[in-house]
Amino acid sequence: MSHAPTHRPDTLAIHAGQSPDPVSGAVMQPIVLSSTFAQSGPGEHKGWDYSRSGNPTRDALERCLAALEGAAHGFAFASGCAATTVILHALRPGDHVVCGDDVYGGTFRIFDKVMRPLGVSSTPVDMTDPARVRGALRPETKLVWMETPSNPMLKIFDIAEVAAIARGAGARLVVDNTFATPMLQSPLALGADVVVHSTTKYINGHSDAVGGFACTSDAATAEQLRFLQNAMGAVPSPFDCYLVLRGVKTLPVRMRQHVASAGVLAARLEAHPAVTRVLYPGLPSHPGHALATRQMRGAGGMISFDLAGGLGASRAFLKQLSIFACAESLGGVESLAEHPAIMTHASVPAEARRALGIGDGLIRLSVGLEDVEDLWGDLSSAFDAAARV
Ligand code: P1T
Repeated sequence: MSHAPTHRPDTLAIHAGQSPDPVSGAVMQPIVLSSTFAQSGPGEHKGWDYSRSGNPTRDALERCLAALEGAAHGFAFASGCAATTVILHALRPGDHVVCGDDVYGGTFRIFDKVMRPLGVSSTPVDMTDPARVRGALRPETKLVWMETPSNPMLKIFDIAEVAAIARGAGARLVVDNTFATPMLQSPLALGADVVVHSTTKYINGHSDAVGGFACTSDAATAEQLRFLQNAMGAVPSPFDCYLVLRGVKTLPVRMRQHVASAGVLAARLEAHPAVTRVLYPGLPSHPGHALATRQMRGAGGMISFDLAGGLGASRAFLKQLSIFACAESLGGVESLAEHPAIMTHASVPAEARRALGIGDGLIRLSVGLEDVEDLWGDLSSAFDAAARV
């Protein structure tokens, strides 16, 4: 059971990488907190010697998430940003990355403020036209990096086409699959080399742990990641691994409801007079709708929209919400709303934000699992408050 990749996602989410504890019969994965493991002689051990290098609870999480992504090798990290930083540290000074133009602000900051000073440059590209990726490639391009759907503009990029372009240039494609989750999108099957996640979001799903994950089926890439995971040391605690392992068991069920509720709210937002634009890949009006329909198994639980009335209206809207919390992050059972320009994407320069359309009226929703009519009632009262500004 524990390693059966032929099982379907709902089964894998609950069982992959885990089997009853041989000592006690415990059905749920024990939390092994020990930092070190006794060796019967120098170098003679049961597979674990030190918990930074490997830990039984973390191993179970890594196997489970790798199975969901259809990957041969998985690596858990202390945060999504830690996973990103470690992947990028496989690069060397002089190397170049072609990066999606719309990524999480913290990811942009790693490219701009951590990797660039180390001599790794990157070019942001709107990959909605894959030809732009080809145009940005240089002989020293080693990596292509994309989020799809992107954060926060929910752009959809063609994974298979960009993977083919990257491969043709000898570069690897990394896809941040945080917004879609393995339930809705399988980047490795579409040709990506590495998938990265902030498990803080949908995978854990309960907003009570920060974590990251990277996986690949390429043995050489896996060896590099294994080395860097241990050498750089940005690993999650066994307790956090347990929380994520527990959370991911309901990922398939949660995603079905996130998609259903977001679809209802997106359609109503589009019909609301105070909304000038709705960005949701499930709407036929979304420029990436056809591609999302082909590439994804559901449009996800994230919606961004433009509210008329500028910053004052946006502030009033976000202050009025009572079920949606005004908070960064996403993907939990609870609904969240945020203002990307002030909150999650403040580290993206103002000019770049403007070019992307991240303006004062842009609001991003993470649609949770509460009753959808209650959620619409909450949004409706916030629209009323915004209209009074
Ligand atoms: O927060 P952390 O676990 O380090 O993950 C970073 C990260 C990576 N990739 C994507 C697509 C993300 O959305 C994030 C984190 N994003 C938020 C906190 C946010 O509110 O958008």
